[in-house]
Amino acid sequence: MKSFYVYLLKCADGSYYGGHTDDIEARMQQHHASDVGYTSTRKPLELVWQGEFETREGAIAFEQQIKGWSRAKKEALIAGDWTRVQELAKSNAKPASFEPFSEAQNKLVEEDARLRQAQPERLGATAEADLINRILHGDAAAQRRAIAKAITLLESTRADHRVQADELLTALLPQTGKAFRLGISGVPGVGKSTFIEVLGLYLIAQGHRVAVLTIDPSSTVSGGSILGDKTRMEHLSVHERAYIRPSPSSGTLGGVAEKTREAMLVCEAAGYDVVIVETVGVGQSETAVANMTDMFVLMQLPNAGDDLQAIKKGVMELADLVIINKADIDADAAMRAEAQITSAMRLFGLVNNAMGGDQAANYDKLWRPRVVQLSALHNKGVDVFWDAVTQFRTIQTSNGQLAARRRHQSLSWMWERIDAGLKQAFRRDPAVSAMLPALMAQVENGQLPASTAARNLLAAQSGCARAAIK
Ligand SMILES: Nc1nc2c(ncn2[C@@H]2O[C@H](COP(=O)(O)OP(=O)(O)OP(=O)(O)O)[C@@H](O)[C@H]2O)c(=O)[nH]1
Ligand SMILES: [Mg+2]
Repeated sequence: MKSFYVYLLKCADGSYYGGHTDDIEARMQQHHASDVGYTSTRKPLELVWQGEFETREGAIAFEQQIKGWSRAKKEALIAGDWTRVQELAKSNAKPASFEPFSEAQNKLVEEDARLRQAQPERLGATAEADLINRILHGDAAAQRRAIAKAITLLESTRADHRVQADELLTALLPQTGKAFRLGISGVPGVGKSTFIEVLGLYLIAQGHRVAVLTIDPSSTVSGGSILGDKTRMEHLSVHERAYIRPSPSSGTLGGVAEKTREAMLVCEAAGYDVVIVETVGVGQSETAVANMTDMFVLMQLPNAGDDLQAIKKGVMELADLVIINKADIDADAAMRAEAQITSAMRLFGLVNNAMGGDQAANYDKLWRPRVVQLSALHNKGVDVFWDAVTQFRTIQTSNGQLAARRRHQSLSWMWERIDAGLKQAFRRDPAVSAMLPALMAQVENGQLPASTAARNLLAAQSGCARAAIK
């Protein structure tokens, strides 16, 4: 029997967008692909809730109803808190607007509650095997749809989707790891998209398949860069040997990075052998990208060399290679920038640095960060850049650094997720959430030392009392 869905999407400005459809997957792709019809702040970004109906009429009726709901009520719905939804409906200033749930809606309530229980529903074994098969062996179009479906699953916040996503990743894992993972960062406007377009096409011409993923911590706020990327990568984005996926648009940086890392694994399993992860140089996103890639490239403008203050030392330390882009604008400035950045890296101890012991013995076998000039707009220097990347890969593979980096990344990834999971469990703990508001207020007002509040909360967490009292 056919199903109809009502869904809520979170928009770039934090508001919610409601709709109905009989093909949720296709509709989500339309929302993600479409740059028209929305203002940049109203662009719908993330699927936060969906409910299933047997008839189109039922879906439309429910959609009409939730469109009139308050924000609090929508959020209660998203949280799956139907009791609260009902309460809010009853406490509404205009009692007339409360309509008791219809039979279809009641079914929806039950279904939603069932999905949120400890034993979440899973993709049937056949459907899951089919999805995996299409990711690994599908023809270009089927594969793209399967990748999109898998990534949508990874990005979903629903517990049952997470279970499926974990199964999927575990099944795909043996097919991952063969790609070269390249991180690219730079301030807005430095030319990342322009560069990735020419680099991607250059690599495709050499027989590679290229996936481009983005971590944009600002996309929840602006929603704008997706549009910029599509127009700047117009040839690459439609090429059948390329796959471009914009940043997951909600959640913490850690959460966004997690989704991107997992999306990278899906692309690798599908046979993309160069995965580019792009980020704008704000916040901690560079560290996140450097921590999930084999090589981290920082893009700079020619004038950056004049103002080394502008280059954060921490970011410079992450860079395996620095690109000076837009060298066509002023060749002299680009030369100066190259010299200055090279010498700055030397000052930071990154190039030809003094080393002792094992490091010194391996001196010739180690990669030393490099600076290259480029004009992405005029497609000049891409070959020089890729030569450097190839050298990096050869050197770091033969000295074992590449494998060590990946091992280290996997473990730190595991711990990061454990930290995040523990924190989430902590916040959800009933004892903790009961105490939290009062303790937060006391800490804010200076009535209670932060460390004491933390200890009390940790001690309160069910089953964790002993761990906290040391
Ligand atoms: N002259 C010159 N202009 C360039 C070059 N590379 C990019 N541009 C221009 O710089 C502008 C910004 O380029 P983008 O590729 O959108 O920059 P971006 O880093 O992706 O920017 P965000 O997506 O906003 O972070 C565009 O107008 C490009 O045409 C270059 O090598 N030379
Ligand atoms: Mg861009």
